[in-house]
Amino acid sequence: MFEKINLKDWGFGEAFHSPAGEPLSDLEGARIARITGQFREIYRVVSETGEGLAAVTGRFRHEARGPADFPCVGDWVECHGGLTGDTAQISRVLPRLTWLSRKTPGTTTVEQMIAANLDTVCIMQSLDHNFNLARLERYLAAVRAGGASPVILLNKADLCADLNERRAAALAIAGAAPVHVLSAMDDADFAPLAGYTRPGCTVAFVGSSGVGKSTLINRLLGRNLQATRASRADDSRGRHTTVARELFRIPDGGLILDTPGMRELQLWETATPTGEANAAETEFQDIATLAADCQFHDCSHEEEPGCAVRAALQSGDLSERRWRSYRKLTRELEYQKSRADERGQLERKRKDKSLHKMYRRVQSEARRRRRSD
Ligand SMILES: Nc1nc2c(ncn2[C@@H]2O[C@H](COP(=O)(O)OP(=O)(O)OP(=O)(O)O)[C@@H](O)[C@H]2O)c(=O)[nH]1
Ligand SMILES: [Mg+2]
Ligand SMILES: [Zn+2]
Repeated sequence: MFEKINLKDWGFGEAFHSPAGEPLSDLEGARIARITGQFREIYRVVSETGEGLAAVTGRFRHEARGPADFPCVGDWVECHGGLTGDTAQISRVLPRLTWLSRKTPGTTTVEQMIAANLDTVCIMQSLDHNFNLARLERYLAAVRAGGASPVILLNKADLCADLNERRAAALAIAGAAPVHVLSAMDDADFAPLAGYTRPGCTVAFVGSSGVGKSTLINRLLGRNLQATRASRADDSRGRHTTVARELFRIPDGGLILDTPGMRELQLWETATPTGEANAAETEFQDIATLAADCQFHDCSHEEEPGCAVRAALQSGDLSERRWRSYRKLTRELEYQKSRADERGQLERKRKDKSLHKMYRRVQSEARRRRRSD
C-alpha cells in the first residue's frame, strides 16, 4: 500500500493556503506538488501521492512572458494527471514567497530563476583561492533581493592559515548574515547548521564550483546522493561536478537544494516597491547612509563639493575595495536598465510602424472606394 506523503515535510506551509484557509491542494481537482528537480523541460515533482515527472501545459507555455515564469526547483505548482506513471501536467506556479534569480549568463538581458521558496541561502566559499569579498557582496545582494536569508559558509577551514583574518573580513561585509567557518569533512563543524535545516525549512547552497557544496550536502543527508570531485590542483577552479539543481530531504529534517557551481552571478534588477532603491543600494547600506550626507542629493560622488562618500574614502572609513564593488554592481544594473529601455523603445517603434501601415491601408482602401463610387 502506498503511503501518503505529507507535504509539510516538503515545506508546504500556511502561506500557501487560500485566503479562506482551505488547503490549495483541494482546489479544482488539481494536486499541489513541489518541484524537486529539473532536467531541461521535464520536472521531477513530489505530491501527496508520491514522486513523479511533470511538464508544463501548452497553455502555460503560451502564456509565459519569459523564462522566469516557468517553474523552477523549489516552486509549488498545480498539477493534473500523472498518477499512473504518466507525466503530470503543470498548469500554474503558486506565487513565490522568496526566490533567487540572476541575469542569464551571456549577453541577453533576461531573468533566470535559480530556485524558489527558500528560507535560507548558504553562500559558500572555500577558504583557499576561492575566497573573495566582492563575490560575497554580489551573492548577498542577490539573495536579499529575492527575500531569503543569506548565511555565509567559509569551507575548507583545514586548508587555511589565516582563518581569523578571513572570518573577520567576511563579518565586516555580512550585515545581519551569520558567518560560519567549517570543514565539510568534519561533522563536528555542522552544529551551527542545524538551525537552518529544521523540518519544513528549505536551504539552498550556492557558490563557485569545487567549494564543497555537494560534499557538505552528502554529509548532512547521511548518504552519498551527490557526486563530488577533487578540484583541479593547478587553479582550484573546480570542474562543475553537479550539473542540475536538486532538492533533497534530510531524514526527519529540512530540505536541501544543491546547485551547480556558478561562473557568474549578475544581479537582476527586481522592481522595488518605491522603484528607486536597487539591489546594490539595499546591500550597501553603509554607502547609502554616507550618500545621504552629501551636499547635493543627486551627488555622483565624483567632483561635487561636500561629498561625504569621497570624504569617507579619503579618511579610510570606506574602503576603496568596497566602493569599487558597489560601483561595479550599480553599473551592471544601470546597463541592464538601459537595455530594458532600449527594448521598450524598439517595441514602441515597431508598434508605431504597424499602426502607420494600417493607417495607409485604410486610406488607400477609402480612396479606392471613392473612385469606384
Ligand atoms: N580539504 C578539504 N576539501 C574539501 C572540503 N570540502 C570539500 N572538499 C573537496 O573539494 C572537492 C570539491 O567538492 P564538491 O563537493 O564536489 O564541490 P561542489 O561545490 O559541489 O562543486 P560543483 O558541484 O562543481 O559546483 C572535493 O574533492 C571535496 O572532497 C573541506 O572542507 N576540506
Ligand atoms: Mg556539487
Ligand atoms: Zn557624494
